[in-house]
Amino acid sequence: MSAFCQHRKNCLKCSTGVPVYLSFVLIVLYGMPEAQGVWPMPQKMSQSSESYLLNPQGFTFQYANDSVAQPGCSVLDEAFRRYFTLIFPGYNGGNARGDLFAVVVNVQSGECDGYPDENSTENYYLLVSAGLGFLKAETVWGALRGLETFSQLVEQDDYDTYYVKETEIVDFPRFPFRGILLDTSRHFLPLPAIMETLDAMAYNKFNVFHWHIVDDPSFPYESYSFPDLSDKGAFHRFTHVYTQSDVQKVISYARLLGIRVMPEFDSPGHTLSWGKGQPDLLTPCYRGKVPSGSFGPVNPILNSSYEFMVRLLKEVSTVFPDSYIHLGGDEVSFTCWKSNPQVRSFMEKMGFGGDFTKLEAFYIENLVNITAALNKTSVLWQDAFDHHENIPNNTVLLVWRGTPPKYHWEMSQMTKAGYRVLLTAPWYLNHISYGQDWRDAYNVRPLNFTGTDEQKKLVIGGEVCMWGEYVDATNLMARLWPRGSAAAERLWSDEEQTSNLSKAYTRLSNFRCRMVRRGIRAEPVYVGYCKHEYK
Ligand code: CP6
Repeated sequence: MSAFCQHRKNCLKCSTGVPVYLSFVLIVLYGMPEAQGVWPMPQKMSQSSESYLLNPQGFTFQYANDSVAQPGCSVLDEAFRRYFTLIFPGYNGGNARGDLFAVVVNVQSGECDGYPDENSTENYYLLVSAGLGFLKAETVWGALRGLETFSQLVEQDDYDTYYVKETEIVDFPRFPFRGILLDTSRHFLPLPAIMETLDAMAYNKFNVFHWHIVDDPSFPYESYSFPDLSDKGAFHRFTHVYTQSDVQKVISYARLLGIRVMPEFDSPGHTLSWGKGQPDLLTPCYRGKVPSGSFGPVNPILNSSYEFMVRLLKEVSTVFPDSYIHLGGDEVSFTCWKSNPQVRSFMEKMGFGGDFTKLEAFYIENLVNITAALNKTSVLWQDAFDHHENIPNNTVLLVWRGTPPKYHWEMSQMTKAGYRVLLTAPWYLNHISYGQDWRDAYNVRPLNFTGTDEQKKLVIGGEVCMWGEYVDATNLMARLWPRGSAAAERLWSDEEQTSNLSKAYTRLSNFRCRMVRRGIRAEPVYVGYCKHEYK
């Protein structure tokens, strides 16, 4: 009970004299039967059959008198506007039934102009009772999560009257890092597609946009230090480029939704497009004694390569405010390096013998050190760890290969070595199949590996990957949602409370219809209909 009413002095249910234990009795009797409407499932939630009719004309969001955040707080002012429209979809300004209703928001930190970061708490407490909503959070980011939850509590009856049930929720995320990767190199995603993804991420309480912005096929990032990179490396230098202003728009939009933007500049592999605008960056491959005319990974033996990376990463570290920079490090092919006589003699000089993973390690270590000097945290794909590179312990590693028990074993090894870990292997949603494969994404057990409690704490979250070979703005939304929602619940909610697939099925189908009503082209979970179909 104490956990349920932990903000006792502000708990309306306590102050109105309605016994607090009633809500507990409800939970004990019925489990969480009314959690239908909220996805991902809150940590603790109780509802009664009491409900309040909401009249859009008399509905307001208000800052509590003793809230440290007050009008003028950009994040919340904007959120109040957004959520009004999300709560009353279809409201056309006409007369509506219902009572006056206010959601009073109390935020304990006045920090409204910053960016969410790895330490941002997202906890919130939400009480809907006695014709009032009361939302309390430590930070504006927690308040955003609570507003999302409130918006999902509101339903419409058969006469289209909006109503909300008496509800009490204590909520917080299971993992602090809940990401989505978009790949804008295989296909350019226009800004509206990125913004729409950010919107849907907020509905699902995802909080990191992992922007895999460049790769082999194209370099759409417009660098101010190296404009040739996109001038020559983008699919089209004017129409298929993210200008500095575009990037700022994405970062500001994400900030207002409580979403971090983690850029990835993947190297030394996956860099073919970089070579077009930056001559001598890539390793020339050889056929026998002569260059073949084709190129491999970044040339790791030249000082100029590192000088270039210092300037590029310096720019990236100022353009992107997040403390994480993803350096890639995946799938480095050694064929070209092996073919190149200068590379081979460098290997000899360095005492690497014939072990090209040592050369790869040498490159990655240099990049991690460059990144550390910029006061940023390096993130790397698992390959770096697999090749036994001597990477600093504060690096974050992404597990992307294999199925259980392989990725669990990998996580066990990494956490034993003291690294923080993100899981993405089971959430490669670019893969499609016939049937309800959201279940596979849902059934993931991120912590089912052998290890101590200390090791488990090093798993800071996970990511859905949407690689772009077969994805552009035409099919992105349907491929991401609602399958990404399955991962969202695994990363936010309590595992025990969300292990029943048939209960999840009903809630997910409802939530998918809610996303559709909000304009997201989320694909169906299975046979059925939405009251408001996609138009
Ligand atoms: N691009 C980059 C990719 C992939 C990776 N890195 C990838 C590999 C295998 C699958 C899907 C995507 N397309 N840069 C691996 C992290 Cl199945």
